[in-house]
Amino acid sequence: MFNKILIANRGEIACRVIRTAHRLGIRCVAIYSEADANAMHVAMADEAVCVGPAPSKDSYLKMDTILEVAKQTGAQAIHPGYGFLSENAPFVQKCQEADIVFIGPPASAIEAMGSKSAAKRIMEEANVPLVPGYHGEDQDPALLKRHSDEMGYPVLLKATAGGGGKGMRVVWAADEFDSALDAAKREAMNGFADDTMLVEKYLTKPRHVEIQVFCDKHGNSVYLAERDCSVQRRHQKVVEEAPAPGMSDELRKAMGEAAVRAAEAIGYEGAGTVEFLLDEDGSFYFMEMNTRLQVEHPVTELITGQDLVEWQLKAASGQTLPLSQDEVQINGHAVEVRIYAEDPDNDFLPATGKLEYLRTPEENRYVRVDTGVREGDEVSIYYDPMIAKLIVWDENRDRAMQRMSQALTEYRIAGMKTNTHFLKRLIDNSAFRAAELDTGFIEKHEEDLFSGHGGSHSANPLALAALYTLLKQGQQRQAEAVHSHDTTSPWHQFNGWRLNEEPALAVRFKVGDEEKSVQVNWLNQGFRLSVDGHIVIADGKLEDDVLKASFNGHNRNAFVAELEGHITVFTDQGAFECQWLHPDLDNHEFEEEGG
Ligand code: MV4
Repeated sequence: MFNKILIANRGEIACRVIRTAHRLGIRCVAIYSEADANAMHVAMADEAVCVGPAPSKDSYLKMDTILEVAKQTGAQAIHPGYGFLSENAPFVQKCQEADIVFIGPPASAIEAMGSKSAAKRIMEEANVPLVPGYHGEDQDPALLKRHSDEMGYPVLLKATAGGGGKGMRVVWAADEFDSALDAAKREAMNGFADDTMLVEKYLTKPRHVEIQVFCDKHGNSVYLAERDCSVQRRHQKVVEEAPAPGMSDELRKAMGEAAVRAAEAIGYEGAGTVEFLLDEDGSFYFMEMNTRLQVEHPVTELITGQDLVEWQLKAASGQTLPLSQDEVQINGHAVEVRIYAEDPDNDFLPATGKLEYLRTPEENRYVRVDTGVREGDEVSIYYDPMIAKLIVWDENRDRAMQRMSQALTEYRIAGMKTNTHFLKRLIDNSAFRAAELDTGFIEKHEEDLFSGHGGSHSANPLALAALYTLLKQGQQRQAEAVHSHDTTSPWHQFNGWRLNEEPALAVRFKVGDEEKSVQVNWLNQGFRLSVDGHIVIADGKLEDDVLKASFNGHNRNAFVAELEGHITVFTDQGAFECQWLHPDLDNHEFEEEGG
């Protein structure tokens, strides 16, 4: 086993690899860009070396610099994580030339999977099922049309140089074929400088089911069950779960053995994933093979009880696989969501900013948080804006989803837009809970997933925000009564009492671009609030960031983060942001008081 490894990555996966390496007594060298000097993975490592400025091309992709750091620090192996250099065959070659172990597959295996059509030819020979179609070198349009007519429509035109959904075009009828082929070839030439096409039978409601495979250097290969990653948005995975709902033991075995044949056909070593399209009739077809550890590997870890990074380290150091196929067991159900700094209401535009306030669900045997950021960290514009992966396990799917829904409520971030509310709506969606999964899920349920804040006035987060300011002011005034007469605090200026009048006040907020006002009357116990035209009797108490509220006698708990008047209210409906505007008090009062 290695004594020291270099992690050529950042963020959550770098932290995750370091955690396992440290558990195995392996020292870790981190690399970082100038933008990541204070990053979590740097703090966790035993050593850390800056490899260049923020842009990935000048830092995390600088192969020679990274190899130089590995040599200088005496790292025996490099873990690439995912992304960056993880599927870069020339980098694997350079590691070999430098006599440094690349923790992953041989360069030849990465190259073999690099081209769609080459990969399909290899799979065909390995008796791995392919979608019916044509992926030959002869690109005569008449030939392509003939194959399409024979298959029957709809068919799918795919650029062999494409990937991740790019360069695909569905042809619904024969009379559209010629124009569609011309357009697809033009797009492929523009996009990939290669207009070679393959054509396949188009599956209208497929699921994306992928098999985790592992191979050691001694010819052993196993599959570690499957993951269902059908819920995607623009070919980005949103939710991943294991096992795939409704998967039979027979189908699992058939797909697993096909995946192992695929891995063995390319002399694979290490962790790999074979992606399949699973049709409604139970047929499955090879899509592509990923020659790296996937983002979603934790759901496989939770149902098999295996640490896949430990397997990678053992396999790369020449050990045999920890389990034989018969020893692989699966138990329970796991689901993962990716917490992103992005704005679902603004076409998921990446958000940046500082994690002013960050509270995560408590981790235990059911809940795991793989993250690379801490409260106060900046989410950088230079890299993928993923904040964390939230992974949950339970005895069955229903319990796992219920626990995920609750965990999402407890994942509280203020200071930037996140997708937690969108994720919760997805996890709570009835069709999702019924496992009605296919790759068109998000489009099909767009209305439910993207609608705005629901809820009655008493659940109205503005009422919670107003109650928070009133309780906070009460606490502040109590503190001032006891301590100094500091009148500089914004809370001191906030006083609802006027002589000879029924006590009343308007608390004003800015919500988005809109100003909103909450009328407040003090009562002997609590307040009467007028929120968006609704009257509600409110009371409660504030303990740190926990607001225990009562509206019209209904108790509601919320969490509130406040920073210089910027308030974020967290409820099970998501995070609500507003800015508290100082109360409309006549300034002369201060002048009189102030003299
Ligand atoms: C398909 C398909 C339907 N029929 N091939 C999308 C990107 C690449 N992974 C392959 N993809 C698809 N290939 C045939 N013959 C539907 C998709 C597809 C898809 C596949 C997996 C996960 C999400 C997807 C989203 C849209 C389309």
